[in-house]
Amino acid sequence: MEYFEESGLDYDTLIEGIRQKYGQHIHIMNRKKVMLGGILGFGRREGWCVTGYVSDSVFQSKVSEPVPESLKKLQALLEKNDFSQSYIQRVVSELKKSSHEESLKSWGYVIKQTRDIICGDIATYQGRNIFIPSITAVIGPSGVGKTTVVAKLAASHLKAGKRVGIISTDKYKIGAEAQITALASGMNIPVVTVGNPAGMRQQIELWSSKADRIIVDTVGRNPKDSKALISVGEILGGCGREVEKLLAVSATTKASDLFEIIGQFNILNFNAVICTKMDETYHAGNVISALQQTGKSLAYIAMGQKITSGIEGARSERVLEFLEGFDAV
Ligand SMILES: Nc1nc2c(ncn2[C@@H]2O[C@H](COP(=O)(O)OP(=O)(O)OP(=O)(O)O)[C@@H](O)[C@H]2O)c(=O)[nH]1
Ligand SMILES: [Mg+2]
Repeated sequence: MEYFEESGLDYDTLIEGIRQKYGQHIHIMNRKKVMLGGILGFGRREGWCVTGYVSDSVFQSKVSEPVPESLKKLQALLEKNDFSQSYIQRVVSELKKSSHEESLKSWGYVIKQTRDIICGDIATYQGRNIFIPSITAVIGPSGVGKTTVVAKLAASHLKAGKRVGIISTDKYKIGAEAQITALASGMNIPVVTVGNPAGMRQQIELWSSKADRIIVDTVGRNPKDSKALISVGEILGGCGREVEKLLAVSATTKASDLFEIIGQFNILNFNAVICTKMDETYHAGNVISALQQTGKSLAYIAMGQKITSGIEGARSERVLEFLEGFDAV
């Protein structure tokens, strides 16, 4: 079996390059964010490092062998946890290929190996705050919990001793301004609503020496409406400098829809994903499948309607706690 380790700036281009170099029968085992290029530490850029292997003919003949009972049980458990079919097939065939028949008789072994594969699949995102104030915008479909997450993020920065301001760009939804103002009022966080790029620029300039963190709430957009998505990009363009864009998706959305949503919002070149409403799921396989299949990383998980708690920087092991039957053994 041939193993490889390859790196590149863009995940999709990297995978395409690996396919061209090693053929179609590649299996990704792990991927992680790394800093690439530059001279003497300058000009380095964030990219991906991917390790995997190429299946050989022995390997392929093994694939047609009967599936051991433990792997059938695993398949059913992954289905119950809402993993996508392609994700399940990849995990099962990876386990089959990398394990001795004897080992696969132990359920503990199967669970441990699967946990490792899933953990390796969850890429986590570490934000970089190059400018002060840093600007983070929460974008996403309607009703997923963007405004709630904006308030949670603001509260957590405030708790960490930062000066925080919230800018809402939602002039459309009735009650949107009142909602975010009410959420932030208990914490004494200033909230301003802007309706166009010029208004945004003015507000950023006004807060340039008054805030350390600016969190921007955006209008909920139908991912199928690319014009509406572009308008979100336009108003954020008014910031006049780098904006960290985090896509909020709900853990209660099925994998195939998450996949579509992430794909459509890609037009806005977002940095990472926030998964909201984690408290409403027992089976987060949909989220893990969609992230893995789109090569996106996870920035935060959010749970509950309370503003002063329920937001955590993403950790792969923690996400596993939102699965049934995958407790550490
Ligand atoms: N259970 C639960 N409910 C949540 C969570 N986040 C938000 N909600 C609820 O979901 C509903 C929608 O939340 P919002 O924050 O208004 O969602 P939004 O994405 O800003 O919605 P639009 O601005 O209309 O697009 C509200 O009733 C929230 O209280 C969460 O993590 N868990
Ligand atoms: Mg909102």
